[in-house]
Amino acid sequence: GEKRLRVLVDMDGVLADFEGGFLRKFRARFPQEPFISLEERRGFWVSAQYGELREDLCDKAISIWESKDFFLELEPLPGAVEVVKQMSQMENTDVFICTSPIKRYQHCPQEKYAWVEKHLGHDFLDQVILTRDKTLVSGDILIDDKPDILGVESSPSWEHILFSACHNLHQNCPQRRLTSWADDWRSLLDSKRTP
Ligand code: BVP
Repeated sequence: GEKRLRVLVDMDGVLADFEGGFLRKFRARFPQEPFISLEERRGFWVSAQYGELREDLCDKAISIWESKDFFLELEPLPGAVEVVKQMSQMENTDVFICTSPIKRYQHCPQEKYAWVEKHLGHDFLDQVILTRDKTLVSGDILIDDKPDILGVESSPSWEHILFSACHNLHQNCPQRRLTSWADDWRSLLDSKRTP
């Protein structure tokens, strides 16, 4: 194909282990409180499920990712860094990281840039898109673990590929899936290239 393929890759739950980082820090900060194991996670919003467990746990959960160093210290998911590097070195392929920062902006946006610099290098900062509305970003595919990606644009240009995560495993979603970075992402990209 001669046309370039534009791939948008989500960060939390796709490149960075938000769920694992959250659970580890929640248990360390609130050792006496009940928690939800990753196997028991249901639904995209961690805060909502903790709120259902006990009302006050919603705010306690939120306080974890609003803390300094939460986003910076997230571990990369297995294979994520290697795949993004390989993908961005492919011919006719542009890779962008497309991520929604939380509205409590004291730490999160800065730490997202710092995470990309730390794991992918300074030059990769050119590829970062911070937006609260991914429907406005044009691309051929968006690899994201959130089942419902909505915004002001009702027909986004990208095909949403659902990246499997603990919270969406049991959900029956219409999207094609990438089950992990060990899955065949090359064939997925090739399926979107013009012959
Ligand atoms: O920055 C992350 C964390 C936050 O939403 C953003 C999701 O971004 P994308 O993965 O869609 O790019 N976040 C917030 C809450 C609760 C807020 Br109240 C949550 O439960 N889970 C979560 O990921």
